[in-house]
Amino acid sequence: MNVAQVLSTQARKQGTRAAIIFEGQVCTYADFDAAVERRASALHGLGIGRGDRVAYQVPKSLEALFLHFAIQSLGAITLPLNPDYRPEELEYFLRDSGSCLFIADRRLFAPVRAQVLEIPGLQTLLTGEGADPDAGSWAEALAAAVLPFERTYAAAGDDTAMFCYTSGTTGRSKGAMITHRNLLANAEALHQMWAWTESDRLLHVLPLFHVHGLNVAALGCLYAGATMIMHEKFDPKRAWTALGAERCTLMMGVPTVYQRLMNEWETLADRPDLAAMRLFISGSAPLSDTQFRRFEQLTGWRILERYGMTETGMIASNRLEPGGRKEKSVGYPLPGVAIRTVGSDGEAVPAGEVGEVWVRGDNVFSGYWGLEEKTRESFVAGWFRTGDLGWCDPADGDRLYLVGRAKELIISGGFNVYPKEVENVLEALPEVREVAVIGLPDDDFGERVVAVVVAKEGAGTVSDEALMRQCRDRLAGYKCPRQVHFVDELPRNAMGKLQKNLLVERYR
Ligand code: MLC
Ligand code: AMP
Repeated sequence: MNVAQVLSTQARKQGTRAAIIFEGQVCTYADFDAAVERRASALHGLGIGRGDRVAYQVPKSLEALFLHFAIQSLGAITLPLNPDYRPEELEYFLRDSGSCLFIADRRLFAPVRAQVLEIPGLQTLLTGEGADPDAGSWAEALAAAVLPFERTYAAAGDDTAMFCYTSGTTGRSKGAMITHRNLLANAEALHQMWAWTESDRLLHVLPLFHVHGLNVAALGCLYAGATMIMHEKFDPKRAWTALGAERCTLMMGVPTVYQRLMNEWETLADRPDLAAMRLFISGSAPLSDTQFRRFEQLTGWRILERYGMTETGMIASNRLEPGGRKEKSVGYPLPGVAIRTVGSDGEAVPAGEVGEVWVRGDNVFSGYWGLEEKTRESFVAGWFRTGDLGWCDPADGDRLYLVGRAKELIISGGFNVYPKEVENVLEALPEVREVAVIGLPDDDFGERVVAVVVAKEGAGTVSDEALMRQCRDRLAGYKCPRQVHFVDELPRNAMGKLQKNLLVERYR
């Protein structure tokens, strides 16, 4: 089955029930399906078909979801892009993916125009009003749609449905190929685990260009025939109001979202009526035991934590009944997902000991686009190596606890930052000899990005402002260091290996 068939099937069943209420604008299942049909016809008219990569960079909007499902309904591959990407980042994704069509928000396009228009074989269409001498108009393409249009659903099963770029240890992002089977298997597993029904109403405050907001929250909702109350931007005060006033039953967030909700709760004059609420779900980064307990003390609700990854979709979840939700544990493998914890010798560690988490199942992606060797290294006998470290409690049905990461990764507010990518940008400055980028504990973001810099002798002084500017020009905002420390030398062991742990100790 093609994942976009979920929408057409639900449209037949749900008809005029609301699929999405985006900032107060109601989009019924029938409207959603009709919008996707129109876009599918327009894309077909532009020559888009099975296996073509279509990238889009638009703010969080109904259009983002319409495009996503329209692209998939033709058997093409969707590539949603963060509106905050800087020109160099964007150019890399468009070139690496070999995208043939790029649909861009007109306001976001101006700073990336020169780079994008130079990419061979890429057609660019801009949303919104106005004309650009070198890029086409998405509105004009839409006006040329011929309706009714029979969607081909020309890809299914192990065909790639979407690319999701995840950063890599070398600093270059890798395009994870996520298949129709992956998306559908995960939606079904979450449907069972969280007992979704069409009566559910989900408050959606997350970005639509990542697995969490797109595949877990939005697809999960459509799969159940439920309704999304969607905010363009997360604002804790508005979120509490909506949870009560919209009679929401479900909420999904990263720990930073919950941290901000708790801070807001303490200042609220009128507490929302949460009588309809069923589940607060957290993921994408570790929820601390303090956060878990504080949320329950304040609101009476116990957060359900789950664990996932771009390459694998969702892996594990705590249980639905409040007694089955435990702090610091990400729960049990989802239906159809197998987990092993493995030592450095490649053998399963004894139960209760820490090992690397390996995952197998229909949820696991097919590989990294154009990187056969990297893909081979990431799998062992069909098991995907997550790079996360954890242990399973044999006395509690193999409940999984994550304790750290074997991979060098900073998770800031649920966004992944690979230190190497930031180091590469800073080391390109002539005044910089070397840099170590580390993650330090942060009350709001969980971890914050910090750069420790050794300046080059005789190259003049370098200010932290110059370093920050270099980052802001070339990296999305969440990757930019919040602090810079200057040192004479970086700590290394006898083998010359950089000891970032000592830097973390010194600056935490
Ligand atoms: C925004 N900023 C961040 C940041 N988010 N800085 C560090 N870390 C972050 N996560 C910066 C911006 O660049 C900007 O900087 C300033 O903060 C204000 O921007 P904003 O847009 O107003 O941010 P805000 O609304 O405060 O965003 C916070 C947030 C957001 C928590 C709502 O980060 C967010 O939506 N995070 C969720 C990410 C997510 O969905 N991850 C899922 C990945 S999938 P300046 O300098 O310009 O002022 C995955 C798999 C799984 O991990 O298991 O789910
Ligand atoms: P991403 O590549 O953005 O999909 O991020 C995936 C990574 O986020 C995982 O490999 C984990 O390190 C981390 N992660 C996701 N959910 C959790 C969680 N509940 N607790 C701890 N880490 C998590």
